[in-house]
Amino acid sequence: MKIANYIGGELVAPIGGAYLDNFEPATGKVYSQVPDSDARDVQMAVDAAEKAFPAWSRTPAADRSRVICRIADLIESKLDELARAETIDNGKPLSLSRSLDIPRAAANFRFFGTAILHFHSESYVTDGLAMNYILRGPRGLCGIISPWNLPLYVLTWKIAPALSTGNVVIAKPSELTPMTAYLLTQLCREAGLPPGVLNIVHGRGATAGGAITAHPKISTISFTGGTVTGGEIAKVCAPMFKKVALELGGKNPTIVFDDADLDAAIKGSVRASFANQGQVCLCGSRIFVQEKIHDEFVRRFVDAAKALKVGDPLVEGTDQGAIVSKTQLEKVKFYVDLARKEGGTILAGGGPPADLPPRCREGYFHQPTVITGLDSSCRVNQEEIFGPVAAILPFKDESEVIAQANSVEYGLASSIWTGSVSRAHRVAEQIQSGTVWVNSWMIRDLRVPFGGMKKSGVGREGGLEAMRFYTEPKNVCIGTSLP
Ligand code: TXE
Repeated sequence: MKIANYIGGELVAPIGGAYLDNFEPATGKVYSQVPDSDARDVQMAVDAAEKAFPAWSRTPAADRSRVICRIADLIESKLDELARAETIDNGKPLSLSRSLDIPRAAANFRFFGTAILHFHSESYVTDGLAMNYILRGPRGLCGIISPWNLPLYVLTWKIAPALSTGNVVIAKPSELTPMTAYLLTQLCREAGLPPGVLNIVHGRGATAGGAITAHPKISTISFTGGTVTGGEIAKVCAPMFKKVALELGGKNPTIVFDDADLDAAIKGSVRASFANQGQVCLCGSRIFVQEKIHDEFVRRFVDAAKALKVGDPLVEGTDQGAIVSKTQLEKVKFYVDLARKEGGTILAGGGPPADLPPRCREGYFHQPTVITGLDSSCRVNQEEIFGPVAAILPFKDESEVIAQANSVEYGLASSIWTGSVSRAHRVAEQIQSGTVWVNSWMIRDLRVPFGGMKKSGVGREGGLEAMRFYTEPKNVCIGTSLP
């Protein structure tokens, strides 16, 4: 099966005629072809977007809203088909695609499709001299580059606010997981999205992605992906003064105090470590447990990790599917070996599962892996692994654990498990991360600002932050002192 680019409302082949193999991670086999687009395809998308911009940006908000909400309805009506496609493409359990990825894609369109109806701007009176009001118009052509871990989820999280605020989009999904973006194009047509408003160009990062970030007419770039790639994109965009949002990696701490509800903390931290095979930028991969409960926590956490069923992601009851690619699997294995070399003890997992069904024997699987005996400063506890690997570390008191939690280059998310409200507030205030969950993990209200500190990125999206990111504020100042 050949995937096509979506440009000017049409499904088109890449101009150069080149394709990349698309692998099913659960089998390790090629099952489709992805356009290996280049700067010519991006130029074609830019031309289509430019043509579409004047009419779309002037379309009344209520009409834009109607089309965008229709896309949400259509995604919901195709839940099973899209969930299956996401699972085949990415390797995640079907239950997760069905309960999280696809419903969230619909929610993204509905949330931002209705947000535009309520979006308003400020006005200020200047001491009898003037009256100011702020216009917020669309910025024009937006480039959106998204990753493979939550393919349709993250892509639509960016596309929906961009379109609802009147922008036109040139998007590039990850070349590892292009399928649901491709299926989305059919729904956009059915919903009546005018040609050229959304364009999807598939291909590799350096070529198709690079052509988007470097294109002088694309003034806004929203990117989610690795920190190194984010740095490369920032370098290209900075001298062109593009507006950029970068949501990058994480090395997130989970902190369990001895006054926590242990059942809830174990359940929550197992989910935080291994959901989506640990391939969520918000996953908690460093688990700090207070001394008094450390041994019991480790024992129960290890039992819970061992009980997770690793297997065919298409089969009901599978908790852990495949890692997205061979390269990513190699990265996970590298860090597990490194943990051994650094003196860590592997208490669960540590390699591929033994009992995979025949269909999955060549797939990219790794057991949920639990490591102890490593301190906070070693590479395994400093660098992003992005796989089903969690390290557990003991701590004595609040100040020690805050210092350790903050001792990494990243600052995306954290979770604190405690029975004390005042401790929760105190620690949350001192943790360096864009999101702090207390007695919870990955509750994602679409209204809250989302993004990271330090090497986890620049800027915030979500709710009003996204509406503001995709618009340009203009101050209109009217003198009122003339007679
Ligand atoms: O991501 P890339 P990769 C982390 C995770 C992972 C590592 C590498 O640690 O192991 O990054 O993964 C496009 N110009 N995260 O290499 O390269 C690319 O085509 C423009 C965290 O797969 O960042 C894809 O669409 N675009 C993360 C997207 O960037 C470029 C999610 C992400 O790919 C480009 C994924 C370039 N020069 C990985 N190079 C998170 N924050 O959730 C690549 N791309």
